[in-house]
Amino acid sequence: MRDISDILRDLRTGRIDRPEFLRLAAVLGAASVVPFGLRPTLAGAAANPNATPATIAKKSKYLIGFSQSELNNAWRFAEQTSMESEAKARADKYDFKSTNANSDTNKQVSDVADLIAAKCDLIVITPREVDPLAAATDRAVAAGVPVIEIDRSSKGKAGVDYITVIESDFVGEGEKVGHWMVANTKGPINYVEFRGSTGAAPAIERHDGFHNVIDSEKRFVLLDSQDGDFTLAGGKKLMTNWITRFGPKIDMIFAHNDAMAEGAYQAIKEAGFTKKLFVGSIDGEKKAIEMVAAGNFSVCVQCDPHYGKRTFDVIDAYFAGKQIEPKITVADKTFTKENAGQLVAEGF
Ligand code: GYE
Repeated sequence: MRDISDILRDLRTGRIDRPEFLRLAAVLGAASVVPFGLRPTLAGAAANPNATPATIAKKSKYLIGFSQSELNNAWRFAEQTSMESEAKARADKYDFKSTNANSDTNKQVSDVADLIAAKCDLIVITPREVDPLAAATDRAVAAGVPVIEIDRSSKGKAGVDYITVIESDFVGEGEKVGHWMVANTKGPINYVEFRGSTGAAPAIERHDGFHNVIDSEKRFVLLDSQDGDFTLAGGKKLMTNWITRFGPKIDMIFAHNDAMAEGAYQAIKEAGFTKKLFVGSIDGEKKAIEMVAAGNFSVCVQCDPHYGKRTFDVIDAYFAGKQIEPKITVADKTFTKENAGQLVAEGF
């Protein structure tokens, strides 16, 4: 395998040019050992591919890379379908190449390196975890490839480390569930928290939002909080254990997404557990909205997975050289018994 000294020699002997050298260095994961004088200057709009207005060369067709973190629940399938169908609708202007990291953070970092090596003109990432994926965006910058983060964010500064991040207000989502529980329950409430994947922005921020509201209300007591990885199977497993451990002591469930709440509900049914619980979750799956309408779930806060149009609109703007906001927030609704019946069609 070639290493940094080989490609440095190729650059010095004129066998490859500077952009190709930077691309190869990024693929090798060697961006940090690139001699300083050869790195793109992050401060200069001309050199940093994430700075807008874009200085990128105009092409009749651009190759867009999409690094998906995993396809393990209905939300992520809805997002993937939305991206693929929008790419198809704009096929006159864009080719689309997508990877799936299968819930493996290290694989996602190397998937991004593969997309750089495939000479993508721009890469869209759904960073599985906040910290480790920062290395992937760094590699893309070093190779001169602009990045848009969608649905979740990695550590870094928008406009420098990536063009922009398009995501929901996760703190606000957690707060909305918390406010509903404070307003609609009485007396002591013991609850369990199904957390999303450890290290993921929505898991960190939904937790923070919910606890911002609930922790000052002393009548709420947390029995346990564990990682259910945003999956139905994860939620089911946790609830099965908690029914054994706590039984009817549990009054309320807070799940960071619908899939885990659905898994918890299956566990409740299978265990023959008949106590009625308060259930709050986030995403807005059709199934979850129906559960709210039927009175089985109490509140569901929407987190819209339809990223296709909004992402490709930003990509269009970027290649047109327009200034792009460093953070684009998706607006979401709240489904409760009062409106869920009429809003089932808003689910996915
Ligand atoms: O809530 C969940 C998915 O990152 C906003 O991740 C997304 C979350 C979404 O797996 O269902």
